[in-house]
Amino acid sequence: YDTPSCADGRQTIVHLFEWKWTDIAQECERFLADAGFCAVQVSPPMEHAVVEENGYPWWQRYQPVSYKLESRSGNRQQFIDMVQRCNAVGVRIIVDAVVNHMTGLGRSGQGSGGSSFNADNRDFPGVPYSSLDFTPRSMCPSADGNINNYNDVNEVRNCYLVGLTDLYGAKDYVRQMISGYYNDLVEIGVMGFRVDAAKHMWPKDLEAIQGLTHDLNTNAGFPSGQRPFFFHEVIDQGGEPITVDQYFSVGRTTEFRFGKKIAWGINDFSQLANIYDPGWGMAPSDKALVFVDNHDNQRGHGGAGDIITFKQPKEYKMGVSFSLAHDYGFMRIMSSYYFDDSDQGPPGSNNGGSTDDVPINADGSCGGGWVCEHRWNPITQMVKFRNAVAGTQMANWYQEGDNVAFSRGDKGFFAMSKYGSFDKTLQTGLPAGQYCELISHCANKVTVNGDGTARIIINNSEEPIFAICAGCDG
Ligand code: AAO
Repeated sequence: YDTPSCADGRQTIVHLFEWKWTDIAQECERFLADAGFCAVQVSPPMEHAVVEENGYPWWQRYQPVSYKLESRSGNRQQFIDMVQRCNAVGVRIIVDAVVNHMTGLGRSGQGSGGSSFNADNRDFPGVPYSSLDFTPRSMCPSADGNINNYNDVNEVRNCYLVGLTDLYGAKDYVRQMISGYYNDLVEIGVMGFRVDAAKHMWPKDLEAIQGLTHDLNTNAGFPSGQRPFFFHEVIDQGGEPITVDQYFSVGRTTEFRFGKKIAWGINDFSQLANIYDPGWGMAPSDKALVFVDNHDNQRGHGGAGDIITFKQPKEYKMGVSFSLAHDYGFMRIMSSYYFDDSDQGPPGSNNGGSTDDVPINADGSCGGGWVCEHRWNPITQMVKFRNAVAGTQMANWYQEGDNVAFSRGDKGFFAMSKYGSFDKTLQTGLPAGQYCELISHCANKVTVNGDGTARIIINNSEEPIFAICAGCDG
């Protein structure tokens, strides 16, 4: 479950948070394929609650009403069209799967696809689920039925996460409904799943659900016998009894400590060494899904604190570039929209709860309130670097004050200088020759000498990043 079936050995996924299916299809064709992205993580595609009283927030999409593919991002036909068009250009789709729970208590009415529901009665006819399909109250040890104490494993996995009606994953029927949802998506041609709130599910239930899930669809271009890619959202920053290793048998886990360490390291470059800290319980590289920030912690939800986001563009470019140059984990890039308030939905949502298109400016940046970090020059260029150096290890580590550099085997060399002025001859590990510097799109040409050394010059205060790789032409 932990090997993504990327086309052509591609190495990076991008979360196009709250984008519509029609825009994602276009982005695959006009940008992501050429830029070398493996896949897009899409917002939850199932029918969700419509929370008008909070101005149609982004988080309404984490309250499932049914598994019909009818969401704010588009309908079933649009979803299928997106998957087919992205697959056709070698870009895969990863679904954000919200299967731990249904909507919050107190909610009722109609979902985004028109299905009726009543959470207090545990009635979701669009699936259908009834009161028999939710975790029995007697199994939850907390006084109010919610999760208050993260030190009690039974409470975290059997009680309600912020009042969200908790599905009983031990039940065969529930497992069948969830795997039925997965199989529908696999048949359509998706490559994998981010399992939302996996920390709140028992690993043995996840194992059973995944066991019922089909191999990837060969008609969508996947090799036969290939299992879907699964990564589990488990917030483990040490200090709680639920740890990432409990999920290694069912796939990869989100590694929240990585983003924290990147933020610390960008603040103080001496902390950029040993980003992977096994002593802190971090997942080994082949089990880790890594990211600098995510849709929660960029706005103060789940596990926030000590992270950098698009709101500090220069630091963010450095943090993401360093992460892409590094050899640890499988990497996800965040692609956001601008917001002032942490509930705020995507551009257009204040206008009746729909979503605006993503307009592309003449210079390739996005307009209309969309940030599109994945189109920021150093980030796009470093995605190419990561593809080019895949499979190599870090070597020739150099760090002195506010400057850092390292090589990736004999395939690539990366350097970064906090204040954008650096001039030093370093060992690059590369074969002798002329190389194109990637961030400058080959405006800077670099000569690697016969002994592998090269004079590394950085002279750019906004994008103080340097990268060369074998076979990279800018
Ligand atoms: C909304 C409303 C609620 C309402 C509810 C039901 O906001 O007021 O009660 O509806 O009607 C998202 C939003 C929620 C929203 C929900 C449903 O974030 O605000 O609730 O949709 O619409 C925990 C979980 C983790 C979860 C995270 C938010 O473990 O799985 O909370 N993330 C996912 C999604 C997220 C989504 C859901 C789950 C639900 O990514 O977008 O919620 O589908 C500790 C624990 C963590 C815990 C956090 C936050 O973290 O360890 O497990 O995450 O607390 O409660 C330090 C520590 C760190 C600690 C952190 C606390 O950093 O090191 O361990 O502090 O911030």
